[in-house]
Amino acid sequence: MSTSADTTAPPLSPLPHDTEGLKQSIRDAMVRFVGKDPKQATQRDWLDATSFAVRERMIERRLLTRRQFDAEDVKRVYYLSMEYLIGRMLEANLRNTGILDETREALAQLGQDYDEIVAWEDDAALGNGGLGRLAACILESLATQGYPGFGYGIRYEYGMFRQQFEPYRQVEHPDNWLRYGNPWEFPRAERKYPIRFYGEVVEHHRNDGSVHYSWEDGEQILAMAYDYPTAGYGRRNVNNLRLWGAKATRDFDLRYFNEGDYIRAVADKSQSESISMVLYPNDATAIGKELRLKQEYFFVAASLHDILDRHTELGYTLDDLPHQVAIQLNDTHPAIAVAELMRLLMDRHGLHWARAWELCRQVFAYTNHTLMPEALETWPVDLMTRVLPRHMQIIYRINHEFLEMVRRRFPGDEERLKRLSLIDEEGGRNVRMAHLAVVGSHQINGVAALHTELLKQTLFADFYQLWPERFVNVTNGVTPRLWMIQANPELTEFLGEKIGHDWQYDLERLRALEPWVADPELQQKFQQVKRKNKERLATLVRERTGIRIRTDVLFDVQIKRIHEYKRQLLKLLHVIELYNRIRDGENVPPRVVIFGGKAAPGYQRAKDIIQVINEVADVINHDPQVGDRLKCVFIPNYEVSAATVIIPAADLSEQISTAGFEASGTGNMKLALNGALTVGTLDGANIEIRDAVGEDNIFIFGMTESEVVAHRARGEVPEAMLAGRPALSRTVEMIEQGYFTCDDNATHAELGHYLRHQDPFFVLADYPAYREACERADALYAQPECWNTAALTNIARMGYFSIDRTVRDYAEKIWDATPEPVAPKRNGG
Ligand code: H53
Repeated sequence: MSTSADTTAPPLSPLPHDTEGLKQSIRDAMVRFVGKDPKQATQRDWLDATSFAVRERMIERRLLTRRQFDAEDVKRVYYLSMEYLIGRMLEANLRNTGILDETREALAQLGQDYDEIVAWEDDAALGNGGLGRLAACILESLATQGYPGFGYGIRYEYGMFRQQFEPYRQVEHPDNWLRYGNPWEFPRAERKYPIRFYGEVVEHHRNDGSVHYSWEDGEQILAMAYDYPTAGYGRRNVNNLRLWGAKATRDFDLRYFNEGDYIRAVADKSQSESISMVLYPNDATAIGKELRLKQEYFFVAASLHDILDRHTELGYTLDDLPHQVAIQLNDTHPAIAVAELMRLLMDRHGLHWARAWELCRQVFAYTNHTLMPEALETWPVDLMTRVLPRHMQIIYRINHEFLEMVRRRFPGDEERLKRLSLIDEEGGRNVRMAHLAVVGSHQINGVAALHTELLKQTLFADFYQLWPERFVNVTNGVTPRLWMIQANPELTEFLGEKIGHDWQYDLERLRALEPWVADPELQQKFQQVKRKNKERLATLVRERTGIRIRTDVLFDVQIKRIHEYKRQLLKLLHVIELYNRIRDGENVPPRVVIFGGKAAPGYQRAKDIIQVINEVADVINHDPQVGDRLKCVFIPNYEVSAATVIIPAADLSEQISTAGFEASGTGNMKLALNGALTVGTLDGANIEIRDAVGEDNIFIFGMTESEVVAHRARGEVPEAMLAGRPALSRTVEMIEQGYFTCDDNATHAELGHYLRHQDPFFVLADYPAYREACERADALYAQPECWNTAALTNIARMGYFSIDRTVRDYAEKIWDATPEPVAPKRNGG
């Protein structure tokens, strides 16, 4: 199917992609868009002018992509996510558009240093951690592989907070990333949808006896579209990420203006615009705040309205929906989409229940990212009834029909009905959003093999029994474009010299490296690359913390959100033990331990952990007896742009969560791809990484998931683990006695007490195995040939963890979507 607009669209005159043409565009942009004479321009002005020059070239391809999709009857994939952790955009866009070298040269000819210019850009940090970064990787891969895939999310005015230590404890500062405007976004004033909250449902009885419902009154807020073009690497496809910003409706303002209350009108305006004001800084925990529910509904309602409008504008009917549209729900956050699509199909388009439900189920699929109960959203029925009354009605009806079906299959099994119900009746009545997502989707996936198995056996066991065919696994992946080509240019060049560049599109081709992993010359080059990357990281560490680190020792890295289950404390206990051994005169192999990560602002335990790590680090780093044999650094404000410097420099990758708690992990993949060896538990994707790289090339330790379950069942006091372990006991005593603090004994004492008496994630139980694994790592590091062979083998065998494989898995197992590469233009460009 094609629209008439395609044939009448004027051809675009292609912009030049060579150095001279780019230089001209940058200079022009400086005058026309930035409004400055190049002589007066600051580095930020050059950043903006360069961004405008790139975006011109991207939007040209965006329009071509769109025209082709419109003309070709393609199935579109829509990715609904509350989070996109994108990072800096200029370098990524230059690289994917294929004009990075030319732009670097153009800037040089204009007297500007490319590296200094790109560093002025703020990270687009519209996400917390793994889930948000995965969403960004998926969008990049959709474009790179030519899939018609589009992201929808929220244009938060304040992204992830900036973290500072004052002096040891985390303090949050707002991330006002849009304060200087944003050259990458296209505001679409014409794409505005009114979004309703509160109000009431009115019943209309028709002559034929049928009942029709409408949702009326309440408050309306406008969702306005802001488009961010997303370029594919080595292809002309440019897709779109549409983020919604909240705007007050004009009617709403007028009410107060007419009453003469100017101040109230303006205040109310900013009140309604607060919906898209700030990202909730909680990773894998639900907070149950009304504003959060409103954020979720706001972006879901706008996105579905937009999707249906596009569908009908293209001339399709509602019956065509399952053939033309796939909608992926990224975690439970957008699960209200199931009820909203039902509402639109019935109340707006007049479909009857059964047909609407059939279409819904064919369109939606749901990705679960966690088993942790505190991360699974539930909303009090009262709140839902007040904020979204029509949706609450629809959810009741979905639940009714669903439970009727269960009753027929399992007569008399009341317990099963309670477990499956969309409404949790215990401790107040709450809507289980994960259940809504499962019931409303044709496919449900976990994000690593173990995680999917656990979903089937535990969290969704009853659903799995009903519909085993709906559950599939899609193991996460990472984009090699950001995490190798951009983050590690030296390693990229080194690989290019040895095995060519095909791996950039097909990461499995890294296997071609395997015959050479033990080659001394290659190893020497690899070591040189690592060393250079360590120097780059040492500079970042010095700039951010003032600490000087040497670059000829093992770099031991744990970078991720701070969470009890991720067990930063396990690493800390090891650091303290190393410190004691050095002070006892033992000859301990030197190392630099690097931490990075943010804690949710209200998560006191995580903030305590940060504080204590910083205090321990301060003591160690200033102890003359230790010197540079051990350094411990907590890099403040860990973010995507910092990750691109830290990851290529790592030797050892800490993936030490309590087995059964990390759904997948993706940092584990980025680090191994860059030649770090993993010390890890059999959790999440670590298991698949071990299977890929081989047992000899990874340091696995600790309780397995079923051993954790059995250990918990035994109910031993954690303190019992200290018996017969003098070194560990000494470490715990030092913490609880405040050895590392001058003024906050209470926090240290509390943390010591927590380890002895609570230790919910079994840090003490796993410690002996962990220390032993670290010693295995030290022993291997002492034999550089063996270490380098293992590191290079890791790189060679990481192909499976490309996000391109992940996206193909989704396309084949879930979306039934095919790539639609944009044909090269006849006149090049
Ligand atoms: O999602 C990552 C996983 C990781 C998991 C993470 C995640 C969030 O970042 C936020 C919410 C949530 O439910 C899960 O913790 O294991 O790798 C991407 O799948």
